[in-house]
Amino acid sequence: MDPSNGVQIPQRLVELLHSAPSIAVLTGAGISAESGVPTFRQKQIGQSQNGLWSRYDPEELATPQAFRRNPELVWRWYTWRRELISGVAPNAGHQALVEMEQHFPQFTLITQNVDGLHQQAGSRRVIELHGNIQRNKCFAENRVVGSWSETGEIPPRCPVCGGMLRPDVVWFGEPLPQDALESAWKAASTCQVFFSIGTSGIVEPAASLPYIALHTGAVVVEINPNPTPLTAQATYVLPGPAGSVLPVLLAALSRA
Ligand code: BJW
Repeated sequence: MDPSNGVQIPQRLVELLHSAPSIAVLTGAGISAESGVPTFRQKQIGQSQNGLWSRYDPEELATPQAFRRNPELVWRWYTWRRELISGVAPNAGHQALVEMEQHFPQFTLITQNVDGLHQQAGSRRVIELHGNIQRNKCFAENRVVGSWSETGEIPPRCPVCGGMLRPDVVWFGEPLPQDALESAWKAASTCQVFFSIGTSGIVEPAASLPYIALHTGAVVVEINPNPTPLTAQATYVLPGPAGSVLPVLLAALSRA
């Protein structure tokens, strides 16, 4: 059997990675797809996987407007997603990134995912651009809330001000956490190699990060089974699922 699963890693890229002190990686929903977490924009094969929620468009639920209109619906959607995430495990793609972290003096992992699977795999420093689904905060006062009394009300109430609780994630129209965005910007503008993995690359400001890297002279590598707006401009495109491509890339790095 071919251990590379047909994935070809250009030798020039391997050589470059050996001499690159600083690497930045941006991940999106695609890296968690092989763990069983549905991506945001792709219709899943066998919609029954999403059951009740397949008729809702995630882009329309992940907004403050949707929450104001129907807080119970949005809270229940996040409860379903939290439960789904609690039942899955990191995959070979997440694990390869943990090992890649050891290879480079500077390695910055930036994720748009809210599922915490990079941390669960063992990645030490993860910049979460869009928050984390396991945390909650007060919708009225933005305070992170760890516990509350269960009264049966959905969504539950903030123990301090009585406002509604919501997940601590970034919805459309909301600003990203300033420190996370600044760190991501810095990593993109100072790295030698930038990886864009499993993201459709259409949600700003994260979508701009590979272009910042290109602009400052970095090599940009895209890993995705499908083309994206970045594909034509990426220096290298490694087409395929992250869970297959990343372990082969890691093996090529370790061999040389
Ligand atoms: C695989 C695979 C496998 C499958 N292996 N790959 C400039 C221009 C136009 C619009 C804007 C702009 N600037 C801002 C905006 C507005 C908006 C925006 O970008 N809209 C666009 C949709 C047009 N941006 C915002 O509103 C952001 N806020 C902001 O800019 O605020 C400014 C502000 C400043 C000051 C005050 C107030 C405001 C916020 C964006 C927040 C995004 N939030 C979400 C939800 C998070 C919570 C939750 O999960 O519920 O984040 S939306 C959703 O999209 C989620 C994701 O992180 C994000 C990106 O999606 P991702 O990860 O790329 O997933 P998919 O599904 O799109 O793609 C999956 C990919 O995987 C595909 O390519 C597959 O092929 C691939 N794949 N299997 C590898 N095995």
